[in-house]
Amino acid sequence: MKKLYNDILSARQIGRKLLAILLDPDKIDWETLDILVGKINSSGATHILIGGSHVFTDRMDELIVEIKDSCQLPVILFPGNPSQISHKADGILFLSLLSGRNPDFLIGHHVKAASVLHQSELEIIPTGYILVESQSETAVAKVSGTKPLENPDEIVNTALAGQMLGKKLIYLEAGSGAKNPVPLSLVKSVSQKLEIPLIVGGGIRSKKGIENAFESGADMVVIGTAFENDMNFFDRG
Ligand code: 1GP
Repeated sequence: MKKLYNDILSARQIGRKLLAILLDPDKIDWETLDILVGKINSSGATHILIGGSHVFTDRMDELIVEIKDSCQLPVILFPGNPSQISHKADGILFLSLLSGRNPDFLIGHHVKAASVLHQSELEIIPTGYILVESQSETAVAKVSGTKPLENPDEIVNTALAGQMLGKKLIYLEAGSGAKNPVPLSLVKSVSQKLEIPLIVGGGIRSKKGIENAFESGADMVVIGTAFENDMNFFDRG
């Protein structure tokens, strides 16, 4: 029942790095979805995340079914709020925005989603979500009304507190399309302290950026905007 998480944990234990492509359902071009899925299949990605701070489409189920028709990768929801739950996915990052002090994003949305999730077959992965300063106005900061964290000690301690609270993953987030990714020194200091897997995303625009995050201790790197802007992103050497 915990296959998704166990696979992520095993990958960490053997040093196998994971790459997730984040798809924003509102930005899908349905005409070229088959090409997009082909690009995902040849990208080296290990996971697909679906969601975002705002999602307006009511075609989430359809999108996931279409993707799964021609792609074997696990599909994990990355929801900004409970309206983004789709039972067609394999799992959900049950995100708690630990960097902020907005009760809705710490526990409120979770209470609203609990009954639906309890009856679903989605694998629920409790995830401590930490928004890090990136010199950008990010959707997550705006929607949650919270400020990103800047102080490295506070960020490390927030990740540690998340682990102590029982989160299974920590996600260090610079924000989608961020000007600057999460600083590598921070990835390093957080990963060194954690016993659980670390996801890093936001503002990573090159293969070198992905490599750097892995080398600094990220277990999974998330790429959204770079692939959204250029379907051939992963084809480049
Ligand atoms: C956003 O971390 C993800 O939540 C991915 O960010 O869109 O900047 O790749 P980008």
